[in-house]
Amino acid sequence: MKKALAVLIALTLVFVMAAACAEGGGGGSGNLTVGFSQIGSESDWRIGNTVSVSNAIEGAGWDLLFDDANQQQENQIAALRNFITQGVDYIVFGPIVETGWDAVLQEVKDAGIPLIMIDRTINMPNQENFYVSWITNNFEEEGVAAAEWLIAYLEHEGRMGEDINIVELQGTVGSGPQIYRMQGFHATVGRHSNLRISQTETGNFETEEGKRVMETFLQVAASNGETIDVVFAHNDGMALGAIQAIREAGLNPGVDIIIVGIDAVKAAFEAIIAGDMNATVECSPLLGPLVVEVIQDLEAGRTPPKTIINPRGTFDMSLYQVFPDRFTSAAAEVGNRVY
Ligand code: GYE
Repeated sequence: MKKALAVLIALTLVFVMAAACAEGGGGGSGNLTVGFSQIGSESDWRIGNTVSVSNAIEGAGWDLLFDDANQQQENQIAALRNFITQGVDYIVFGPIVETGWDAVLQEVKDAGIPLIMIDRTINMPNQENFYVSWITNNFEEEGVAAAEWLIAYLEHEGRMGEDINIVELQGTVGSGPQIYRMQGFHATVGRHSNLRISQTETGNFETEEGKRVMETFLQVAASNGETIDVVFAHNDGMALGAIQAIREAGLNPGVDIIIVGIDAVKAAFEAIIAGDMNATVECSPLLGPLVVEVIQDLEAGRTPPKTIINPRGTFDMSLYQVFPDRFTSAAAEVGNRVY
């Protein structure tokens, strides 16, 4: 319901702005036009990000051309080409996967349109030459933080002497957050011989897919005579899907199976407070005001920072009492969440 409302607000904004563009001739009034190529609407994080960036651009009084690529790289490439044809002043771009952008980013560069990267990483030769600024979160540190929370929790529960089976729900394969959250998490749990990643599979950052993959994990574990002690999900949406699958299998999520996610969306806070989930690591989607600052810098002839990385925290309802300098209460933060 809340998600539907957020989508509605985002879409209304897009229509209002499309109408404004049509009337004003897309910036013919001397106003700036910003093209925003968004990945899709696969998660609460993504919807929060769309609303943040769209609102900030509109709030600055600029025209917005918004494109939702529906999780398809070819749609994003087409959107960038369309922005070039439309002659936008700036492009804001969150790339679905890391590779495959060389040709189109060269075209953006040749067109002389400043590119502001948000959220996910790209991986191509001399990539710094293709964007003016990159506003993001540190995905590898998020994976490390999720593992560190887990290790602290198991120690606190007196379980580090046990063999622990961890199943991993990965994000969209080839995306920056999938690659680096996995690396950070694996490297950190890999230092402890009792911690084993018993199954790993992508759930594409979606709740329904997370649920389906978790059902398979549970079936495979049962047929191997194995337990599942922990779910590590690359985002909260998939963790919430896993919770449903665990409950439908007759187990108690958050108690029989420890569940750790990433994003720190409101629904995860609610699940943690209800005891169905155990922790979430913050990754803020609220990048819109930073995008506006970068464009304002460029308009004023200043050089914006090349890289802007958001700070993060880890939230739970248990360890924050033991380690108040490392973890934060989910109950203290839930009221502040807008996504
Ligand atoms: O964690 C996930 C979303 O790219 C950081 O994408 C983002 C990720 C986020 O779908 O929920």
